[in-house]
Amino acid sequence: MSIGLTILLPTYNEADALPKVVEALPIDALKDAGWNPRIVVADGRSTDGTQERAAELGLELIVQGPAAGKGFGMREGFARFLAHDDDVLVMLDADGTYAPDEMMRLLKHLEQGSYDVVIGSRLRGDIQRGAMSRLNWIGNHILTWFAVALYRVFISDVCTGYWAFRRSAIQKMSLNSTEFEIEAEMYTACATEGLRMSEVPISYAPRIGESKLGSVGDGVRILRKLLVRRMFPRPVNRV
Ligand SMILES: Nc1nc2c(ncn2[C@@H]2O[C@H](COP(=O)(O)OP(=O)(O)OP(=O)(O)O)[C@@H](O)[C@H]2O)c(=O)[nH]1
Ligand SMILES: [Mg+2]
Repeated sequence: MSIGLTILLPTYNEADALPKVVEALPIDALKDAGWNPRIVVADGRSTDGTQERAAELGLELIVQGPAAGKGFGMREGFARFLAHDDDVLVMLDADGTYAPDEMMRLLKHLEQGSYDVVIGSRLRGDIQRGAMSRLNWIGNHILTWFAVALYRVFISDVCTGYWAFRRSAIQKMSLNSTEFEIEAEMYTACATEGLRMSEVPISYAPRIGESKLGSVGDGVRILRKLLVRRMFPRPVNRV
C-alpha cells in the first residue's frame, strides 16, 4: 500500500523555473520508498505563461480565487489537499532555490521521528553564493530569533519555503495570511497547536527568474504576524 503524497508548488510568473523544478522531482525514488505522489500547482494568476507550462506538464492547477499573494495560494492548496485523501503534504517554492530531491530527507525524518511537521532549514544548511542577499540573511535570522523567543518552539529558519506536514497538522492549522507572512503563521499555528516540529538542513540555490519578495516591507509584515498571533493565537478575521 502506497502513502498518498501531495507536492504543492506555489507559482507567480515562474514559467522558466517551474518545468525545471518539476523535472527534478524525485518521482521514481518516491515511488520506490512507498509514496504515491500528486503534483499540485497553486498559481497567483501569472501573466508569463506559467499556467500553460503547468498544463503542458499535466499538473493539477489551482488558479487563486480572491487575489494574488502566496498566503492565499497556500491556503487554497491546503484546502485542496484536505478535499483529497492524501496523507502527507510537501510544499516547496517553484523558483529553483530548493532542491526537489531533498524532500526524501524531509519525508524520512517526518516518518522515522514521528513528527507532525518537518521543515528544511536553509540557515543551518548550505546557502550557495548569490542565493540570499546579506540583508535577507540578517532579516531571516532576526525573524527566526523573534519567532523562537515568542513561541518557545525551536526552529532555525522560520521563513523557509520547504515544509512537510502530516494530514493532521494541516487540519489543525488556522491561517489567514495573504502574502509572504504565511510561513511565519504556519510556524505560529504549529506552536499553538502543540504539533511536534523538527527540521533537516537543506541547500539553497540562486533563484531562476525574478524575486517577488520586497525585503523590508515583507520582513515587517512577518514580524507583525508573529506579534499578532502571540496575542490572538487563532485568526479572528478570515480573509
Ligand atoms: N500562489 C502564489 N505563489 C506566489 C505568489 N507570489 C510568489 N509566489 C511564489 O512563492 C514562492 C516564493 O516567492 P519568491 O519570489 O521566490 O520569494 P522568496 O523565495 O521569499 O524570495 P527570493 O529569495 O527572491 O527567492 C515562489 O515559488 C513564487 O513563485 C503569489 O501571489 N501566489
Ligand atoms: Mg524564492
